[in-house]
Amino acid sequence: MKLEVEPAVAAAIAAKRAVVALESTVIAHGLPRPLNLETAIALEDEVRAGGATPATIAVASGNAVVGADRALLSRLANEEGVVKVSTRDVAPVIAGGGLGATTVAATVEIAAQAGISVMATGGIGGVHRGAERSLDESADLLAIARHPVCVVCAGAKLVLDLALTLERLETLGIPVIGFGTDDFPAFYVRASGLRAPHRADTALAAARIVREQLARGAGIVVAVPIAQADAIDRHEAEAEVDRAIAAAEREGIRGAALTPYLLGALGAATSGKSLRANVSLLRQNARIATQIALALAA
Ligand code: PSU
Ligand code: MN
Repeated sequence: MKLEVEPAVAAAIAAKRAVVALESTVIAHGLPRPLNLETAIALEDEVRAGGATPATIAVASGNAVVGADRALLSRLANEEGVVKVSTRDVAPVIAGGGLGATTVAATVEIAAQAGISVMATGGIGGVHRGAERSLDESADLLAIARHPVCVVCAGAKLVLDLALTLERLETLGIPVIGFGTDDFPAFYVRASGLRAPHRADTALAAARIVREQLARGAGIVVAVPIAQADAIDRHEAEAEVDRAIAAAEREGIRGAALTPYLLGALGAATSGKSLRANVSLLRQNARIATQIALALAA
């Protein structure tokens, strides 16, 4: 895999300064235009404001790109047919020379190759409801187990089976650290009602655990609850999720298309409230990821 590393990112990595990787599926497939490009830029600005170097990761023109420039961010946000690149898609899309937005799975793989230890996202993928029949489990989980990268997220999406997701994280040996909470956060919702297995109350405390885990050659999840002011009530969200899943089943939406479909349906159902929540948690995760990256680099 050929890495095309942006000069500012390469300089920061070489100098062992803090770098935060950002995924690009959320830009291409997770948020509507023009909010997607605005948010991609806002996330990079959050990282810079916190004192680290952002590196948005994608696949373009036969390379794994580490640090997309403004032109590439704009293409990811606006072009039709940008491929959603998970682990299985990295080699084919690089070989084909196409444009791809990386999921958490592909982002941690590329970040690890580049020597970046921390990434931020909205929510990780996980085990879907009904997985006992569909076997639909995001490649994010196995990728985090395999690559020594700290993934800062707001937990996993409520559209998933969060109890099964925590079971798989346990099996794969991935520590899940509740950031300032004992409860596993559920994306737009502050608390899933399921216990997070570990807890850290500061970026410094989280970084101590992260350092140990990365030294084992494997990844870790730091789960940050969405800010109270932007959170959606659990019962309200649950009802919408049930409706969205039923609609997906009726329309035969499966596989890689399912996550973007469910998030889109939730956005429509909550008349933008879930979009505001999504941007809020993405920004917060970028900030916490920056603090952890700074603590690791110190
Ligand atoms: N969170 C969002 N929007 C997204 C995703 C997460 O708010 O688009 C993406 C992430 O890139 C995550 C992916 O890695 O969904 C998981 O997709 P799948 O379940 O198909 O593995
Ligand atoms: Mn899937």
